[in-house]
Amino acid sequence: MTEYLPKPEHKFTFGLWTVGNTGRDPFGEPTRAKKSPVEIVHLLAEVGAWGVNFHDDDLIPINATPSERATIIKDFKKALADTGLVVPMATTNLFGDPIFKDGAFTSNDPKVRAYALQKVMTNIDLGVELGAKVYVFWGGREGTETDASKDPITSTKRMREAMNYLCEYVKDQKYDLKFALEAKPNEPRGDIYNATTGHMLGFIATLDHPEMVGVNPEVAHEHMAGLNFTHNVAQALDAGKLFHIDLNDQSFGRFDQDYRFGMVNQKAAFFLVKLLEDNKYDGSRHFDAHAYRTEDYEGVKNFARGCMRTYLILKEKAARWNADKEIQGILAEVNADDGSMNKFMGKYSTDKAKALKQQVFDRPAIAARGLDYERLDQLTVEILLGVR
Ligand code: GCO
Ligand code: MN
Ligand code: MN
Repeated sequence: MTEYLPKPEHKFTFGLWTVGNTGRDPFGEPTRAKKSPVEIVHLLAEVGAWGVNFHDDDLIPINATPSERATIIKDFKKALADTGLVVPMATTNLFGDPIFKDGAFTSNDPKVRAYALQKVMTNIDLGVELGAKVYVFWGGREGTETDASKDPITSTKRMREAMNYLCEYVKDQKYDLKFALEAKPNEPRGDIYNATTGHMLGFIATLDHPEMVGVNPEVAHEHMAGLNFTHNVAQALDAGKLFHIDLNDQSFGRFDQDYRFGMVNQKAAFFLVKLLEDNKYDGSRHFDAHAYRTEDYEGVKNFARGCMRTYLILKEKAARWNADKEIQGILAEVNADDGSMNKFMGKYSTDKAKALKQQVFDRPAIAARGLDYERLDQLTVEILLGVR
């Protein structure tokens, strides 16, 4: 039995804002003292993470002077060198400062839209300098409380204009950087544009350089919308667009909980891990979550270790599921194909269509066959419960 220890090849990452979360919520003050980025890097190294991701403002306070900025970057680089942690992804805080109260790229105010572009370009430069290959866009304020305020089609056009501008910037600078768009249905806005990963995939196809832009789906965000996360990630994988992933957990129908990965719904987490591993997803496994407000920093470490450990346990369960003869037997049976339909299907031809229209199907006989999914699911549950 393996010890489920994180290794660099697992590509486990955390954001500065995740283990650095101080427990503040809309109803209460922080319950943990704030840690510096350098301290957070050391904490992540201690628990065995591979990488650390950051928003500009997590690392450099928005009001920092140029010399303060230079010192912070120097200290951060030293912490990375001392620990061996890498920075695979960077992102911009386009939601915290009051200037973004009505959005960034979709604000009605051109000064806000221009400032947002400036803020992103500045941090793209830093992200690339620190080694990031993926740049995430989460438009937490890109939405409305009332649709009297912003025209949704204008907002989409503004979002497109911003993404096109920033893609050109990356090309102009000759950076090796891809963008990953992260959807969320609501919170902090009443409603956020491009509410799900599927919406983002549709939007990306309308950009000038769609090949540079993929998605960063998050478990909690799709569960908030009541959706099947695994299906949405599968669609992104199929489209070659899974550039990054935010792992956490969330009860359906609740506020944004950002729980430890696999904490709420182990079965959904299992099928997600299985999907990623079966399809050899090779990007970061980023945990965008935080410890309960009840915890001190020992609890934060337990939270971070728990995210990675659960992932590795589920990865082992997925291998066990794939190797299970009874499970594979059911799958082989339900997928059996004697080739008799090949003359009608596959690539279209006029003759095939003509023949298919003549074919008589014995519907009751076909429908009468039991598919054995009860047994299949029970076997899955037994693997997850550790008795198989
Ligand atoms: C949230 C989001 C953020 C983003 C982050 C990266 O619900 O607050 O998930 O944590 O992932 O801003 O861009
Ligand atoms: Mn989130
Ligand atoms: Mn996220």
